[in-house]
Amino acid sequence: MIVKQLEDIVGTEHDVDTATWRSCRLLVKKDGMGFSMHHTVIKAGTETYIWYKNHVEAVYCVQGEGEIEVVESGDLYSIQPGTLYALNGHEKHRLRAASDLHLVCVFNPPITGREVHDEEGSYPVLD
Ligand code: 9YT
Repeated sequence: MIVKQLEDIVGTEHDVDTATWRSCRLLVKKDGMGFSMHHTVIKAGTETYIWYKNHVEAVYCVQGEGEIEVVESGDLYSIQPGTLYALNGHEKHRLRAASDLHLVCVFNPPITGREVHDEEGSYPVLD
């Protein structure tokens, strides 16, 4: 069994801070769960372009307000506490935060914990 606290991750290599988001990777590939789980904060007032072409991701909002725009369709969905979105089609999207947006993110396949987006907004395939 694995038990961790967010504080165990803060300040480690699995606490990744970028211009538009900060992500604490709570469960990573080496934990052997088959997925990774992150506590991510999308920073207030920012927009992030993302395309997880190698992963599926489910995202559950626990705090804050924002929106997601699906690039291909132009569809816009508001994000607030209680909102779940799941990128089951590798959708290119833009994530906007009106206030600090606290999200629980689950990735399959799992990431190692140190990844930042590449120029395409993706993470690499590991295997
Ligand atoms: C929601 C989202 O995709 N945010 C970008 C960071 C990512 N979720 C991560 O690595 O935790």
